[in-house]
Amino acid sequence: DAFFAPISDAAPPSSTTRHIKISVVGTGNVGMAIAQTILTQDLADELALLDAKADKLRGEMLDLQHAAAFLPRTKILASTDYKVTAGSDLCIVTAGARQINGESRLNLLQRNVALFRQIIPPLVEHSPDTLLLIVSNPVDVLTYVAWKLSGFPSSRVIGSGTNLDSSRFRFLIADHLDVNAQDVQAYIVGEHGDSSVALWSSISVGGVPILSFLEKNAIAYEKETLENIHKAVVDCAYEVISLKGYTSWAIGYSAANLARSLLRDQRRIHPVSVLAKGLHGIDGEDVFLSLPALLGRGGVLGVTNVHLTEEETERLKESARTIMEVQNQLGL
Ligand code: 6V0
Repeated sequence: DAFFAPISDAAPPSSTTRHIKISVVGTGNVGMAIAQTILTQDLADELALLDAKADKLRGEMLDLQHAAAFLPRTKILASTDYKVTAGSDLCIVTAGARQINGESRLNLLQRNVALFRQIIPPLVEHSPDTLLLIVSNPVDVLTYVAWKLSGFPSSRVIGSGTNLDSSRFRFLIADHLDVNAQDVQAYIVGEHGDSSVALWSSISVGGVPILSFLEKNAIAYEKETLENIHKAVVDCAYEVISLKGYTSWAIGYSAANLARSLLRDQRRIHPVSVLAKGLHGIDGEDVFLSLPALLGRGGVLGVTNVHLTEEETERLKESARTIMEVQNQLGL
């Protein structure tokens, strides 16, 4: 006997039901934090995990599957074979080589580029219409590498970029003012890393622009104080890594936040790594860096024409040069 008695006039499943599939490549600390946030936030109908280490991968899959009774329904698959990713709407790449003691950043990058040559072509082959979200570091250069290797339009290749740095920035400002970080608008742009640029003029809390508020009320603020907040944002990541060995929860939420805007067509503005050539005086070569971008189901729908002061523009260009210098050494 069937477990359920059939209903004679049941309509066939609608072909218009949207089935969302997300693949996560690399199931280390970061990949698993992203996977678990995607599950708890009900962002996908199907979640495919892929890693090179078969046993660890299967263990992670089972561990997540065992939470099924506590989670929204999501089919969880895992394999070392790229077939498991077929038909993805979004592929999130977090695979990365670990820095060996004494290894230069450039050497690490070269090893990661070699990894991307193994990862991006089969991903694209199995999901020709997917969006690509790159998280592996250095994220700006690797987003450029993924764009080159995929042959995709740049609108479908996005780097998680400074979405995380901006959240750290918003947290520090919110903590200082004792308000909710979601009410703090503030952007960090440029490289995800040391040369990132804080857009002071963009900061507003509950719609009140902070810099002009301080000026109007003749509240003295020192450039140094502002620089120190930005420095704290840059140093945060190093601090977490020195304390717990890696960062995971915040990047997990950051990537899931981007996945929601993309797949649910939220048209929200996020600072993410996009092809920035021709914007804000960044000329010359193709370079990916973070700018506030409008995200929806088609990927990057546009880049906000944010006002930058002369100093901010110069710093952004300097950040672009920093990324390009590394990129040029790759010989891609
Ligand atoms: P991890 O815990 O070492 O995980 C990396 C995973 O990649 C491992 O499970 C490996 O087995 C896997 N892997 C290696 N080679 C392959 C391959 N060829 N195919 C499939 N899988 C492979 O590192 P962790 O998860 O801590 O970090 C991953 C990456 O994210 C690193 O490059 C970090 O620097 C980067 N981060 C980026 C952030 C951002 O804001 N963009 C934030 C945090 C970390």
